[in-house]
Amino acid sequence: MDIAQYVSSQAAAEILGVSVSTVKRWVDDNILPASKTPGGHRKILVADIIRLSRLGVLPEGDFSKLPLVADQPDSDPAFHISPENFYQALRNQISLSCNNILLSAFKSKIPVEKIADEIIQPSMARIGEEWMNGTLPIFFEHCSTQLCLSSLLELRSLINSRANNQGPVAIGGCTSNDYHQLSNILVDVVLLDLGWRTVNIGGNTPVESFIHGIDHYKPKLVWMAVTQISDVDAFIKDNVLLFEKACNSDAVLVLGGQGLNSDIRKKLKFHFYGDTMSHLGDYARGLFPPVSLPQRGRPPSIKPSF
Ligand code: B12
Repeated sequence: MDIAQYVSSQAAAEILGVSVSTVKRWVDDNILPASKTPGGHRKILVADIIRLSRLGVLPEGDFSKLPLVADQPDSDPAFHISPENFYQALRNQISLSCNNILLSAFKSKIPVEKIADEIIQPSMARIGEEWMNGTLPIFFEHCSTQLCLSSLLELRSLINSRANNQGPVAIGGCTSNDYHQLSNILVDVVLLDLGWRTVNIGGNTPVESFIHGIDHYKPKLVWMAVTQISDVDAFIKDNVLLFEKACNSDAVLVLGGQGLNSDIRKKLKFHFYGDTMSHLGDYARGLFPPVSLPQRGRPPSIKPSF
C-alpha cells in the first residue's frame, strides 16, 4: 500500500463530489496543492485531499473512494471501525485489520484524538488487564503494542506526506526509564494532524536531550508523555529544568500520561496538563488555530457515523 500516492484531477473530483473543472480551478487558485506531470496533467496527493477536507476547506466528499486500503474488502465485518474490532485485531495479531481500522477511522474524519482516546486507549487497557489477571502472556502484550505502533506509523506517514507544512514546531518524548511508546507517538500524530511540525525524541530520553532538542529546533511546544516514573525525585528535578528551559525559549511545556497522578502533578511545573488526547487537541488548536483557506463549491455535509 503506497500511502503517499497521487491521484488525477478526475479521481479527486469523484472523491470530492465536484466537477473536474472545479478541481482544476482549486489547483490553479492554490487552494489545492498539486504537481504537474511532463504531459501537463495535475497530480494531487491523497494526503492533501484528506487534510484539506478534514479542515473543512474542501468538501467532505466520499473517502471510501480513496485508494488507501486495498487488501481487505469493506464487507469484512472485522474491518469496521469499532473499539471491539480493534481490540480483537490486536489480540489476534491481525495487522491488516489494525491498519485498516485506524486508516478507515481517519478517512471517516474521526479526529485523531478521538481514535486515540476511544479506540486505542481502551483496547490497550483491556490487553493490560488481561496480562495483569494472568489470561494473556506478556509476549502478546508486547506484540499488540508493536502492531499498534506500526499502524500508527502508517497513519503518521500518511499525514506527514502532505505537500505543505508551515506550522510551528513541537518536540517531545518520554523521559528517562519510561519505555511506553504508544502515548508518545499519539501526541506526535495528534499534533501533526493539527498542522504542527513534530519532532519525536522517543522513549527513555534524558532531559539533556530534550534541552538539546529545544536549542536546535526552537519549538513553540514541548511535550512529555509520562506513563511510568521510576524515580520521582529525579523526575521532579528534570521537570524543573525542562520547564525553565521551555520558558526561556518562548515555548510551552505540555504534560500528560497515566504516570502523572494528582499527587505528583502538585509538585510539577507545566503550562498545560491533559488527561486525554482530546484535551491536548483542544489546547493545541487554541495555540495554533487551523488555517482557513478560501472555500468554493462546497456540497452539503456528510457526517461520519461512529
Ligand atoms: C503496553 C504496556 C507496556 C509495554 C510497553 C511497550 C512499549 N514499547 O510501549 C511494556 C510491556 C514494555 C510495559 C512495561 C512496563 N509497564 Co506497562 N503497560 C502497558 C499497557 C498494557 C498499555 C499502555 C499503553 O500503551 N496504552 C495506550 C495509551 C494510548 O493509553 P494511555 O497510556 O492510557 O494514554 C492515554 C492518556 O493517559 C493520555 N495521555 C498519555 N500521554 C499523554 C501525553 C499528553 C501530553 C497528554 C495531554 C495526554 C496523554 O492520552 C492517552 C489516550 O487516551 C498499560 C496498561 C494500561 N492500563 O494502560 C501498562 C502500564 C502502563 N504499565 C505499567 C507498569 C507498572 C509497567 C512496568 C513497571 C511493569 C514491570 N513490572 O516491569 C514496566 C515499566 C517499563 C518502563 N520502565 O517503562 C502500569 C503503570 C502504572 C503506573 N503508571 O503507575 C500499567 C498502567 C499497568 C498496570 N495496570 O499496572 N508496559
